[in-house]
Amino acid sequence: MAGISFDLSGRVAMVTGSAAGLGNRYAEGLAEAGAALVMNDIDANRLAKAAAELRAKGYTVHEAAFDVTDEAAIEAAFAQLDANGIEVHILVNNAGIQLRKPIVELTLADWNKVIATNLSSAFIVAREAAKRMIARGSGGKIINIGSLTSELARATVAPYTAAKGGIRMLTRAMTAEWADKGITINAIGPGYIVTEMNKALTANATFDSWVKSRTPAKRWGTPDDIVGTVVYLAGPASDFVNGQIIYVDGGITAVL
Ligand code: NAP
Ligand code: GCO
Repeated sequence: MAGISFDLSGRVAMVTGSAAGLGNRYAEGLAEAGAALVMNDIDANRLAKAAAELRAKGYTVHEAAFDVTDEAAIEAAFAQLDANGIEVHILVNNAGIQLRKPIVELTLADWNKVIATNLSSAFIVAREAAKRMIARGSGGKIINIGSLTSELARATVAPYTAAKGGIRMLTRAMTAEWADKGITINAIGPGYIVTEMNKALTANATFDSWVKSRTPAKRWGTPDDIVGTVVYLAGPASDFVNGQIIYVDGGITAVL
């Protein structure tokens, strides 16, 4: 039987929000598997530093600094990649923010910022990537980052939860339109992971204890727990997986 390949040599992977956190680990994992990178973040200086760190490890890294909520900036970034002859074969829609506030205290601006960053961005960036994948006729891989909140809700994170639930269904909608073009579109739902986004939670003894008791694995996850699923969904081993969300969450969405 031919060996199952996880090799991404010759592929180019764009990861949004990859100057830090989970996105940075995803970028390194994809590079470790052989992909060249297009790293994105909103902060150009932070992105340059993160890109330099991965180049120092011998990886090929292009930088594309843009705000994933800015359609014109996204279109300009892809036009620049076109001009530079850089094709995006793998897209990880990772960039996202959290905002913790009871619904009755939320402003529409609060709501719109989270929805724009965590959901609308995935539509815009994937639209630009998919246009090119379809025109090339050689398929592609799109990985949308959801959350355990694509499945379960908790108080004070309503816009985030709505956005991540949208990610789950947008993944299916993209599949409905693009799977016959050789593009696989899947989502990943990480559980509670130790990153900058959650520093307020890990520092809260009560919440920390709750996560460790509520999660069947009895621990927080780390970026290393998620990166293997990203590499799997970015490569040929997942060519018949489409429209799915894979929860990498220590079992929290599986057990009461
Ligand atoms: P993080 O540590 O805050 O990193 C997010 C990255 O995205 C940062 O580098 C941030 O840049 C960047 N970013 C934010 N807004 C952006 C924008 N408008 N345009 C471009 N880049 C932007 O968060 P994380 O924990 O790694 O989360 C990454 C993704 O995983 C998010 O979609 C999150 O919802 C999801 N997720 C996280 C967890 C978890 O437990 N941590 C679990 C499930 C899902 P700046 O810092 O410079 O703003
Ligand atoms: C929160 C956390 C969660 C996690 C993650 C879980 O406030 O509950 O930020 O939203 O970050 O999304 O999958």
